[in-house]
Amino acid sequence: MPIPNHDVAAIFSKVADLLEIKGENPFRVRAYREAARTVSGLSQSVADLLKEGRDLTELPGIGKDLAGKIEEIVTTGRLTLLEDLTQQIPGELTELMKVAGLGAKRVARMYQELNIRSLDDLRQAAEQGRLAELEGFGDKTQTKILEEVKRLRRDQTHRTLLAIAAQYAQPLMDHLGKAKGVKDLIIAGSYRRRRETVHDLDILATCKRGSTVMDHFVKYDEVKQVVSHGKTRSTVLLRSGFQVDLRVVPQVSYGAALVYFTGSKPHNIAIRKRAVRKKLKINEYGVFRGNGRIAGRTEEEVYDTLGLPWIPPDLRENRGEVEAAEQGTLPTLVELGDIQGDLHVHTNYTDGRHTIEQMARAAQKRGYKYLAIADHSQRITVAHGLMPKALREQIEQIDRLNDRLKGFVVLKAIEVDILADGRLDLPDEVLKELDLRVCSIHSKFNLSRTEQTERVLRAMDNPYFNILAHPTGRLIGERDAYDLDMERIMEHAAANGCYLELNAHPERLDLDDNHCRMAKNKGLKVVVSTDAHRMDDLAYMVYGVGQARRGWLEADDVLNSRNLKDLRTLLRR
Ligand code: DGT
Ligand code: CA
Ligand code: CA
Ligand code: ZN
Repeated sequence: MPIPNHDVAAIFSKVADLLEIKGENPFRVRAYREAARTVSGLSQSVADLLKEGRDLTELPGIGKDLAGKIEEIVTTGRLTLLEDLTQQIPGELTELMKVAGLGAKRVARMYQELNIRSLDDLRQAAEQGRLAELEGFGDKTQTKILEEVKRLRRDQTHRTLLAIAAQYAQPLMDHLGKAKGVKDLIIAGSYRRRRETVHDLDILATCKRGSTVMDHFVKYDEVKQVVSHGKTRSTVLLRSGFQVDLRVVPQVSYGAALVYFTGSKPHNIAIRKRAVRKKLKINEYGVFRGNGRIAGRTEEEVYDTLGLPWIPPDLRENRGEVEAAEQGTLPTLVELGDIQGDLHVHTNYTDGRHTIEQMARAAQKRGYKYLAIADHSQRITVAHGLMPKALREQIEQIDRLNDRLKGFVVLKAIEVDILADGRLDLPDEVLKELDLRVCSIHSKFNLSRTEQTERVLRAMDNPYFNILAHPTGRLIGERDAYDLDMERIMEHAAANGCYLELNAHPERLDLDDNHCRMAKNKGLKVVVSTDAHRMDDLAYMVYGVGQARRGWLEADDVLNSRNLKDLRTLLRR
């Protein structure tokens, strides 16, 4: 395959960036940038031009030197100059130039003064407050850069967090609901299966004759571009670039279409095979025997003709749900209403926004029976971690508050750091005054698998260890999990009366669905907590429960579905 112009241009852009970061002659930098622009704007590939024996110096801005470089790239696929440059400074530095607000000068200084080489380094420096200390940066710039880095990482995956998709979906569904003649209206696809990220929304509707729903859809305020507009199917892009499909289906096919467009694809394939074995045909219009439709109106009807009970969308990933349905062993999945309390929230004692009492009242309003205040321990200075003295003060305040609260208990807890050697960040005599301890890793993310695993196992050997918070440390689309032997950790936790958290923050959802299932199989209960830093964040519970359901968890598998008395018993080690 001849090298595409786009790739040649990318090499020149990279050279320009690196030269600029090195502080080389601006004319030389500009020459490479222009060459990149020229090459990417050509209608014919430079490889073809060379093959035809054309003289590249006839192209605007391409002199003898650059023509030679193009030839080198086309014939070898590489450029010696670029390789020399990346010997001198890290090639990833050019990634940093994509961050809005960062030019070559700033990138060079960040590299020289803070040794920032990659987006991950940049993110860490910003999170730890080191960036703001650079001359000319400041807190505001630091916050902006951090947001930009997160956005970049997410864009690279072309997927949208479920919680963000929900922000697009809800007003859109309200809008569609107001169209004339709409009957059913539902979001299918990965959104309905509650995947942690979605690529697009797949909306299904049924409606009466003469309905305006399609026109209503393409005229929605937030629509930037109408990709296609038909009678039964349209696709639009919202202002943010997020894609939404709407399909209008006949009432008799609604259930079949809902099964089909909910997916997942592997689940659809599995049930289609099953249909074939029963000499049936299944598609988005219905289930057919010969030419006769025998089901299609509801999902229940469709599964029933396949000899199966209705399968919750959260399970439809072809991970054993069809077999379980057949054998009558589908789990009774945990529901939001099963949750009795939240065991990991922050207050204005550290980096949270609201007071203990505000958080407690908000939790009680959600129907909870208890709430554990788990502010950061001393080591986390950026979050104003609590020193033993401040913690004692907080404990007294909780005692006084509990005297006033009825039918609700605030539990005294802490989010204590697990130090690199596996010790906890507070002495035992302080830890023992608390009702429970949430333990987490906030530093030294890149230890080897063995070291990181040992670190957590040693921490669990401390008798005051209760819950491992956000166990893998991943941030969806932004930061990978640290390297841990999760099997060993779960086995150790189960053997020692410890628990693992499913952090419900939409950017974390950590444990993920597969890990939830692994925990269940090892008889280890999971704690679904929000890590709320504000009252509103308590609402993240719905995302945690969604992930737990995808991991096949039942109420019994979730520690905080227990009443306070049972919770206390289960926390005892
Ligand atoms: P996404 O959008 O990547 O987050 O994931 P989905 O699952 O929403 O995928 P999408 O939007 O491409 O398609 C929606 C559903 O339509 C999918 O879950 C299953 C069904 N579907 C799409 N293409 C096929 C296909 O080629 N075969 C079968 N059996 N089903 C399909
Ligand atoms: Ca989709
Ligand atoms: Ca789709
Ligand atoms: Zn926390």
